[in-house]
Amino acid sequence: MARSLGDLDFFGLEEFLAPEERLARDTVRAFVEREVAPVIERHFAEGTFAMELVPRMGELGLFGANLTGYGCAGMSNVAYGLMMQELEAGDSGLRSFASVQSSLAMYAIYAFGSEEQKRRFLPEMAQGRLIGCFGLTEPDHGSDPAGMETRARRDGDGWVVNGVKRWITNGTVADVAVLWARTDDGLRGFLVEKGRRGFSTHDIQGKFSMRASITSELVFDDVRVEESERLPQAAGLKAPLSCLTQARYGIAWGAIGAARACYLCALDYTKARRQFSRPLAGYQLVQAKLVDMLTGITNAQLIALRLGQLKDRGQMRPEQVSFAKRYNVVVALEAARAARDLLGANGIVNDYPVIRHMLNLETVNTYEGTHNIHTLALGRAITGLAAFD
Ligand code: TGC
Ligand code: FAD
Repeated sequence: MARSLGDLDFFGLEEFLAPEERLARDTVRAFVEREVAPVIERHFAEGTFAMELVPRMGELGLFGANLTGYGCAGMSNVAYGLMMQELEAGDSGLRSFASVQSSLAMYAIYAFGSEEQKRRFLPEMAQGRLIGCFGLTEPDHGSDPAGMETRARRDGDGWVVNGVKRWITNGTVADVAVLWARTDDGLRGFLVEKGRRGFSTHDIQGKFSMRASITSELVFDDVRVEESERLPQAAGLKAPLSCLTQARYGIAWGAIGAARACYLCALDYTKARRQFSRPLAGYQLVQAKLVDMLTGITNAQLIALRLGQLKDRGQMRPEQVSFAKRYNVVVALEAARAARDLLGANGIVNDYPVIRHMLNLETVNTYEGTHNIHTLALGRAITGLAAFD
């Protein structure tokens, strides 16, 4: 039943990729096939993150791949997107790790950090020797981070932080948390390192989605943070939202990988399995589902590639990212649900990757701006009228 994870390019998009972009994609694809596929079902079943893969991802230049300098690979945004696509063909949790490390934690330091902070953290993070997390969401403030209650108050030449961040990917394994907090001067970003007095973390249990990813709560109880640990260029909500734009870009690509894995699995399965007089794939109702999956995935590929081209030219707009994240994740979720259906009873067991992708994609639909939030972001972009509140 095994088949290469890459066999899906209905409109010949390959020709638009530079040789180094193909190489980046193929390298990560081989890594996923050889090193992720054999272990991922066990990690998902046991609810553990494959920490052993982090140094390998560092070696492959995955972390901060589209950032330049400070030990980062300086690849194109298209190359970075293709890498996220291949990782998520393995598991959304692995792509989540890379998204948080690269597009949220490293990007925050890259875009808003001091020279000293960049030199200290980025090379180590690019290698996967230091892990970052990104604390924006709180128990009572998810879609509306502007309402956050975590507070940093001035204390002499430093700060004291109090508050709780919840649903934080990599929280308990992170060496450094990018923390967003309210101050008397508006929202600010801080780098809080593991082990700081008053800073504690614990994992959220009972997840049915993203089981091969760590999701945590961060508690700040009178945590002392130095002024040198504040991100000097970050002021206001625009700073964390800019980081989200980077991560959402990666998700728009990543979702294609999960969708493609489900589609190829369903295609192989329905060609092999016979019911009544012929293979399932020979029935019109089954073909309709496969064709809908192919159509959605191909649309998603076109959107992602164009978005990447715009980003490489410095022309990408946040509402285009909302469009791509919203649409591509729906395509992936629908493809996963259709594949699960087409596999019948086999669609609910981990002999096949489909149910795992389907469950993961429920999270992908929710985090980094829910489907509704991106609908409203697009609604605002086309009407000029905000309907969030
Ligand atoms: P709003 O007035 O719209 O904006 C405030 C300022 O920010 C600017 N801005 C953006 N900049 C860059 N990228 C974007 N996407 C931006 N959206 C807005 C905006 O221009 C403005 O700038 P300025 O100069 O005028 O101050 O703010 P709002 O409070 O009305 O909020 C808008 C809304 C609802 C869209 C925003 O709050 C939002 O996106 N909410 C969703 C929250 C969210 O996505 N959280 C994600 C948490 S991290 C996560 O989930 C990680 S998952 C792990 C993984 O990736 O694998
Ligand atoms: P809510 O905001 O309460 O939304 C619940 C429902 O109401 C949704 O359907 C939403 O679309 C809808 N809704 C909300 N407001 C409106 C409105 N105005 N109009 C119409 N509908 C609306 N956050 C981080 O900061 N860092 C992380 O690393 C991180 N990792 C995560 C990992 C996982 C596995 C998960 C599940 C979440 C993670 N998050 C992280 C949090 C994530 O970003 C939030 O869950 C997300 O932003 C939604 O917030 P919420 O869960 O509070 O839902």
